Amino acid sequence: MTKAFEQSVFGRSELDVKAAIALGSNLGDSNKIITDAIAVIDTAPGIQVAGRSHLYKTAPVGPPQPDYINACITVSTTLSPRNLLHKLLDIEGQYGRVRKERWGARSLDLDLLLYGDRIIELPGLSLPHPRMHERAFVLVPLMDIAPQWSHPKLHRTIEQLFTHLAQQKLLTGVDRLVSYESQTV
Ligand code: PH2
Ligand code: MG
Ligand code: MG
Repeated sequence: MTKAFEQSVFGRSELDVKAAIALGSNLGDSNKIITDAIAVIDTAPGIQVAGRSHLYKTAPVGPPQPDYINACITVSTTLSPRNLLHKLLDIEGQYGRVRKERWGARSLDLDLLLYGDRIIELPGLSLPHPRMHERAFVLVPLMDIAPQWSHPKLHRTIEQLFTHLAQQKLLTGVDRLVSYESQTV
């Protein structure tokens, strides 16, 4: 069933939740991997991409490794947080991600940042993402598409968290790639 057909038959579910996802890559053709991964996420049943940020070239945080390409998307989903996470891990696997060292280089990293206003602490699933508010490579792209989304634990909008990082002079090493337009659909 095509997505358009699915939607024309069933309409938009009342249970749709908005979620935010961070994408990162620093192995292979990262630009293409990120762009393709967004399309793959959009074709997954129960997930529709609602907004996508610009792509950014970012300095690596953690052990020495190549620069990253980072982006963020917002999606509308009927999947539970757990099922959405599993789908994202599945897609990472399709791009040949092999988990070696923590924070090491990777072809595709998909991190679930926010799922509505849910707060979840389970093994392998912490929402909101525990480090999102201190990472320029997350907050800068997220500012493109979700500045007014309120962090359910910190009770600050993405814009406020971004400003806080800017005041601490921690918004460094994140450069927008000009060839790619962000858009909200
Ligand atoms: N992801 C990490 C560790 N370090 N640095 C940048 N610039 N971008 C990332 O996506 C990133 C990172 C762990 O997931
Ligand atoms: Mg990550
Ligand atoms: Mg990850």
